[in-house]
Amino acid sequence: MSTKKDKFSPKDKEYMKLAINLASARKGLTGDNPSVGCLIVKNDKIISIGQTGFNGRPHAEYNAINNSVENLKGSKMYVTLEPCNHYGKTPPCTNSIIKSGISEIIYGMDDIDVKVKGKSFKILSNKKIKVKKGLLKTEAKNLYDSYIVNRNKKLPYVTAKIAISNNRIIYSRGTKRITDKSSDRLTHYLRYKNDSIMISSKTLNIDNNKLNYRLRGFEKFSPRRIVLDKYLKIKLNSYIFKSTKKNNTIIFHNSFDNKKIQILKKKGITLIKSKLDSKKLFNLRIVLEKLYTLGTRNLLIEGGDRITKNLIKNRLIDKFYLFRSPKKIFTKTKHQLFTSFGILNNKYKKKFKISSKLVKDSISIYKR
Ligand code: AOF
Ligand code: ZN
Repeated sequence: MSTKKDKFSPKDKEYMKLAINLASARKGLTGDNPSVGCLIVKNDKIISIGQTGFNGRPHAEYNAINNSVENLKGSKMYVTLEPCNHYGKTPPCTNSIIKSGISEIIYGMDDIDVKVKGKSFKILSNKKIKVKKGLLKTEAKNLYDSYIVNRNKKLPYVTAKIAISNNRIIYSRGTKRITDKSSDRLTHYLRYKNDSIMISSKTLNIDNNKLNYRLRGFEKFSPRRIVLDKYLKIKLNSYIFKSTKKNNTIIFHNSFDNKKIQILKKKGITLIKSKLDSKKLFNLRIVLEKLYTLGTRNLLIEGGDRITKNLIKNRLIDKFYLFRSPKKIFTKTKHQLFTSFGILNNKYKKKFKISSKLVKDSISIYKR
């Protein structure tokens, strides 16, 4: 007799884990569409796989069905998200599944898109396809953390990172780097996984960051650059101007300096004037809402202390990477402390630590 507990076999779990890995690998690279992973199994062999295409299309199920050289009759599909059943930019995956002859399907969680949500179970069951859902649901929910924020809040999923010394210094004049070079690799990975990156002009003027993704062959995954620059103080010889392309650089400002506005426009920068509050700070929720309408779905903040604090206080950061060097920096020169350590520990429930023997730095991840 089947009980709720044994609805899924250990093999089912293994296959679904693989589907989740396929989806995770492309997470952040599928535009406004969630990244889905899909596996087709027949006679206990994986006969095809599929991922959501870059920028969101084609869908994973379509790719898996299309990629298969074997007849799919009697096969079983594992997919991380409920297959779509609507006509969007692409036709319903449920149609391709029905046509393919697949006889059983297991998916991780219902789609949250109201056009799709929960309907596929019936559509597929009505066609005599055996359907089960909810396998590795927690993992699936974790995979779709950003998709859930995007759709439910109409905001980008915000990841922030900051690097501090053992005595919590973010910046000290004359000190080039605080954390290890290996920590930079993780920063690059974060740039790859986020479609946009935000920084203050203050940080940019100090560090002159390149803000790109530098692994060869992957340059096209460099994020769009967003600069918060109230009074347009950005230096005109900043490195980012060398790689300005259509729609890849946005400056939020509140300046009346028409001369500088014209110069920046000529460089191809998108300028957005945004109000300041009584404390002369941007309303960052408004900034994020605007970015969402401009297509940003995953935003990385490589900000300084002030922006970070403002965002944490306003509960706008979903995930936070704190890189911590074992080095203490003793300095009499100009420096900046990280002042959000306390609120960070108070406001975030979950905390994970990544540690590696290769790197001396420790990395803590805070998540809502
Ligand atoms: C799937 N498989 O791989 C993805 C799905 O405009 P469309 O046709 O691309 O449809 C977009 C919707 O499809 C999107 O809002 C989400 O609900 C779902 N995404 N569905 O079956 C996939 N990425
Ligand atoms: Zn689909």
